[in-house]
Amino acid sequence: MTAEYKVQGDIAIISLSNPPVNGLGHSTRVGITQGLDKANADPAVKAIVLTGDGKAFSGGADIREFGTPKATQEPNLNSVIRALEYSAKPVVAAVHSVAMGGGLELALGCHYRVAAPGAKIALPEVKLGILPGAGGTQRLPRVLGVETALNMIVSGDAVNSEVLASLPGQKLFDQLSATPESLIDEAIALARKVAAEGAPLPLVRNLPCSHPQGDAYFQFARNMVKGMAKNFPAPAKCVDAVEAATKRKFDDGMAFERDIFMNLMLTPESRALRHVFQAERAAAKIPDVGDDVKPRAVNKVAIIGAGTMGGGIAMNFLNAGIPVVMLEMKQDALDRGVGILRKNYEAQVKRGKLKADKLEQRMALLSTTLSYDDLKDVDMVIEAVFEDLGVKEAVFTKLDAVMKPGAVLASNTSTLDVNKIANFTQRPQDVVGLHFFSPANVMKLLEVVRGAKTAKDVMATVMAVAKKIKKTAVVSGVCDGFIGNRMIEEYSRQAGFLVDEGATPQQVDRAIEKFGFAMGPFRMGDLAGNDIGWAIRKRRYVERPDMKYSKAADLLCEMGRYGQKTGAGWYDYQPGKRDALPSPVVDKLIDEHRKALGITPRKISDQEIVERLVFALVNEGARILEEGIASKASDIDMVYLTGYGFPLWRGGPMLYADTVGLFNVVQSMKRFARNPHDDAKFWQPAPLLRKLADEGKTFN
Ligand code: T1G
Repeated sequence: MTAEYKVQGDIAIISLSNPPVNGLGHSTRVGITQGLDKANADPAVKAIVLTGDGKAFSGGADIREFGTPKATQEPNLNSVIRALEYSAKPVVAAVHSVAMGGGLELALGCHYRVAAPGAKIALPEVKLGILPGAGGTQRLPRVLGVETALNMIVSGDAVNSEVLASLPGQKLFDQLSATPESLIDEAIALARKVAAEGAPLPLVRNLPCSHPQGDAYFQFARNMVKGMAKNFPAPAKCVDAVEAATKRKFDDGMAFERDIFMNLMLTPESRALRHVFQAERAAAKIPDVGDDVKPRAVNKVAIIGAGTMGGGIAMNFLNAGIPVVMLEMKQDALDRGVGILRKNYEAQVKRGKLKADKLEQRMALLSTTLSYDDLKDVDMVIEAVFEDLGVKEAVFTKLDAVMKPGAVLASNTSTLDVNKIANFTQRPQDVVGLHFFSPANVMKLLEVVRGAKTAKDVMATVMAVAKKIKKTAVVSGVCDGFIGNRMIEEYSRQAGFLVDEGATPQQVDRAIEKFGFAMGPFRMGDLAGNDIGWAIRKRRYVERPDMKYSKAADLLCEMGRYGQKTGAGWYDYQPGKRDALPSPVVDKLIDEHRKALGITPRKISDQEIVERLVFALVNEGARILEEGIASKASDIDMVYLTGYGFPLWRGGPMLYADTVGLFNVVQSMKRFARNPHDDAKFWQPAPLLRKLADEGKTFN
């Protein structure tokens, strides 16, 4: 049973014990109800205290049970809460650390609640695309008032117990314990007291629930929610459920909440958000690097290169309070780099995102040098110099000579072979790729590129550092483009073919942005610089003459239209403005290009555009999976959600393919393969994709 029962004097104590966060799985729910039965049957027991072992009171329903019969198997959570309410003896919840979702709903079913200070209280279900499904929308407004409760339910954000306990008129907590350590004793004392008083047991469900300007307030709430959650249905439903608490009898409100909950559980958005919750945590786990592999200490970091990337990377460490020494070849490059860094912080202070004193604290952690000798005491170095193997060789040879044994040597390379870089040193086991995405101090994604010889504890070290600097780290094997860029190359190739065949750049961008991408491929090219893709293609034409590309992008670059940085790209730009304006010059270029190819442009549907772009990601992603470059499909989803602007409510390219159905994905690919202007070879489904589709299975 994952709920312990013991009697202390005349008080029974039921402790949830379902690590890691006392998720309310079936066995825990059974344990609670059995404990209640025992306590109510034991004449020596006068009252009951319900609490949680370990790091949480309870993190809510056990999300590992979602989608399985156990999730609703009796006693389901509502039944457990009803058993608490109708216990003949008083039940006091002793809430510490975390009471979230079903965990808070459980406490709301108790007659009294004592909270330790600093406990995180939340109904975060909306972040999983659902809403509280065990009375949270009906009980929380009754103890905190409609507005406070609705804000918590629609945002899903945690509020500290002492903040809630200080709200005037609140009935959530009867008491705040003096310290976390005194919680249980104070809960037992309260239990004894109420048992001795013998007063009727208070039930939250019997409290009134109203709002003085109900209709106006809920209309306001609906307007607010509509603006913030255009792709997610749950927040608006939260408003409906809380409004029902003010308009319906309690049990009718519960039935209304249940109905909405069951419907939201079935939405693709909720499936995506639940997938992302698990995927984010799964990405931090490396199959063959267990918790027994201890990370090395990283208390000081060096960054080689004070350019845009080097400066952005440095900010991550300064923000996390880790001292950085930045090295450049020339003083003016150093001065410029530090200047940009300081300007970035000043801009954050101006926007109110950073306190002025914090700026100085962070800058104080930064030192600079022109000499590699100053790096001999650092624990980790990240090289962020020019993307050229020769330059990397020079840098890593020097690093190998000066860095202390056991230091981690990382390269921020985005295209070069990490194994080659590792072999520039005598310590390839200490070399790893850390591919930050620009702007490095903003983008969450960090591709951790594991070399053939990278040691396990180096992997554990960089994953721990990634967590400390608040990056979503995804492990990639060594291949050209790792995970993200290797897939985006196929996506870009399809974008080029679509333009050859009849779509305009703006139509392609609009279609994929309507699908949910933050930015379409052509706007993205103009932003990042079309010359970057051009350089890769020129390399490809030599290395992979068999690879088919549209030449439109090359023609554009030959005109010097690199994008915003040259004032013109796929789109025209007015000086100082970033609005992408359709370009007659580009229309003419494409028109002539099609004529040269002998292609009569055809009308291409948005659906075809979206399928060819997204399924190109899926097919290449499947190849990356079967080659072991990525260890799980959800890692690929995390790369696209945190590094490439893939829409969160679709859960990532691989989950989206699962949602569409792999059978349908393969069917579409067969059609694309018959298009003479497309790349039939590419559209042969990756063996893994074909196998899963044939077996009616999914990636995730
Ligand atoms: N069930 C099962 N496992 C959970 C869990 C949960 N609710 N929450 C977290 N875990 C696991 C997590 O997967 C990870 O596992 C480990 O705990 C540590 O998590 C009817 C239906 C609680 C604040 O949405 O917000 O109740 O990777 O790395 O930073 O209305 O986890 O170690 O194997 O995040 O200390 C509502 C979600 C559920 C809370 C702890 N509850 N969890 O943060 O650790 S729906 C939530 C969190 C519900 C009812 C409905 C956080 C945390 P592993 P972690 P952390």
